[in-house]
Formats: sequence, structure tokens, C-alpha cells
Amino acid sequence: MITEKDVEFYKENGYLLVRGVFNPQEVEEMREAVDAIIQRAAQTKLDSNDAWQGDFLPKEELKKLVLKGFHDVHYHDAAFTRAIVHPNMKAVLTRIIGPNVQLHHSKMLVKPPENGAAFPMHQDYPYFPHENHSMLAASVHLDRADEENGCLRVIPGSHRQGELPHVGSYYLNHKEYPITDGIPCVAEAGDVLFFNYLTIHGSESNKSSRTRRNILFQCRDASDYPTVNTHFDWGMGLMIAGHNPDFTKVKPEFKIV
Ligand SMILES: O=C(O)CCC(=O)C(=O)O
Repeated sequence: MITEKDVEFYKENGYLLVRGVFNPQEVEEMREAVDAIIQRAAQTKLDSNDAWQGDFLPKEELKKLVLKGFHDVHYHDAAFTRAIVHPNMKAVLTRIIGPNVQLHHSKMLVKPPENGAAFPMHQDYPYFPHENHSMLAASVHLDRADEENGCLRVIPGSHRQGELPHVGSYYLNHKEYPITDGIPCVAEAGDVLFFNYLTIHGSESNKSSRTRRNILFQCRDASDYPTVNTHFDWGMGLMIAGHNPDFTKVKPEFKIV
């Protein structure tokens, strides 16, 4: 699915956009699953708007923004379990992480038309720090994403700066790192953007008349252990490829709190 040059590009730049990982039928299956999750959530008290708050946009503008951002979608629909173990996903993940790939968590990010929420620039590292920084996000596009509907933006090579100080609710100072500093990763439905958890990324709001739906899988090398007891969940640790080399560390010492 990818070449040695792609692997080098990922190492150098901290991200890689891979085209056509999922076919239209597989994308449609995930879209239907996302829509059904939104409907089921709407019937409960747990439905929420997960738009990021903070000082990176004027308060009035932030108030209007909407995001359906539910975590662990593979607990809700098997379409996402099939997606993460898809041969094309495994082919890319094993080249850029290594032979033993483990799922950390998944989530859906649905930015509705006109007012889909923005993401200030940040690294994912502070949310779930690990020893060896193998963790990456694989963001599966279920719609075309471009500048109008708030596609992902990355700062190439920024992962090489290591851990940066985050402010407030864990994002980078927006004056130093405006969202527009990131290069837009324009993608089609079925494409997947892989980016390391140290790569600075974010996205503008969706100002178009089109929805932007993405499924994000965070994956790591099975021997890359968390350094902090945070972001733990009962399904984490599913092996996507290879095996867990250390029998004694299959269940982490950390606990869900
Ligand atoms: O999908 C996006 O627009 C941004 C997602 C993101 O930054 C994240 O989940 O950490």
C-alpha cells in the first residue's frame, strides 16, 4: 500500500496521507454507522456538543460551533472494528509503527455544515503520553475534506521538536500557532491521514454546506507504554497486527479512574 519513500516521508514530516485505503462501499458502511450513532445518542442524556472551548476564537463565534465527537466508536458498531483491522490499514500501520500494532482508542468527528467546530493547533501527546512516542492517529475520511469544510492541517516536521508546552485545555498558544499555519491536507472519502501524536495539527471550522465526517484511530507499538495514568479505557490494547511481545505487560498497571 505504501513505499519506502512514503515511510521516509512519514519519519521526516510526521504525517502521511494515503489515498484510497477504503473503497466506496466500506466508506458508506462507516457513514451509516456514524449516522446511527448520532441518532442513538440523541435519544439519551449523554448526547453532547464536543466543540473545543478556549480563547483561540472570539466567544460569540465559539458559541455557534458544533461537533459530534464521540469516543470509542468500535464499542458502538462493528464497522469500525472491521476498519481498524482492514488489510490496507494494517499494511500502512506495520510499515510506520512496526510489526506489533495496538489500538489505543477510536473516535468519530463530525463537523456539520456551516458551523462545524474548529480545533486549535495542538499535539495529541499531552492527552496520553507514552515512553517512545510511537503513537499516531489514523484519520479516516468519510467525506471530501478541504479548506472550506475544515480539513485537517499539520505542521510538517513539527514532531521533531518533541513535547511542547500546551495552555489551558491542552492546546498551543494560538497567537504563536494560528490554525492557518498548518498546511491543509485535502483528502477524499476513503483516504487516511496518518500523523504522529507529536505532530502539531488542528483544523478550521466548517464554513461550507457539506458535512465533514472523520473516524480517528489512535494506535501505538505494543511495547510503547504509557507514562501517566490517563485516558484509560476497558477496550484499549486490541492487537491490530503482530503480537504483544511481553506476556506480563498485556494488562497495564494503570487503571481506569
Ligand atoms: O479532525 C480534525 O479536524 C482534528 C482532530 C484532532 O485534532 C484531534 O482529534 O486531536
